[in-house]
Amino acid sequence: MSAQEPSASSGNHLGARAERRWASLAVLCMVFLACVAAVAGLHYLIMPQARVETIDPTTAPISGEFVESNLGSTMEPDGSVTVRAVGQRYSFTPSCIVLPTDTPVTIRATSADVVHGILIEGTNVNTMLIPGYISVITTQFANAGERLMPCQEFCSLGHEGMWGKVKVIDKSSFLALASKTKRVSCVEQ
Ligand SMILES: [Cu+2]
Repeated sequence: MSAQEPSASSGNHLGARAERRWASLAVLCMVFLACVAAVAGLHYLIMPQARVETIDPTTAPISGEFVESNLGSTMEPDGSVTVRAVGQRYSFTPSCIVLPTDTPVTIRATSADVVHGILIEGTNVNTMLIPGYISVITTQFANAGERLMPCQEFCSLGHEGMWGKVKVIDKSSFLALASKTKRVSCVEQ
């Protein structure tokens, strides 16, 4: 009897050790999962919203899709409208965008310097413009009228003066303008 006591207590001891080992394994698993969640979260946090297309920000304003002559609203063969715009300290080019009512609109925009934002009041358009990336967002306007388009991302001292506007006009008037020129701008208005 007395000889069995030590072996029973050493069995308890072993059991306690195994339990501690499993407990630390469980804690390790939790720490690992927390790290995975943190890394994944940070990764998505630092990536821009629309990160499907990239562009060289140093050449964006002078060559390729975002040269000045290619900016503004243009009618696509499928009947939709594409707007190209560039944000830079402290303005948008073009600063006034003309768009038709009842037409699918795709906005393609980028930044030439620092992070800006583009927001069109009363619409779903609200996205960051990040140098090196093309932000793409689609929208549609039911009513004609003017809408403000501020930069919604603090881009330094002139930020509060960085405003553009969107002139939504009747679809038929827009089509008339688009038949005369490839890029519709506020100047022809
Ligand atoms: Cu800005």
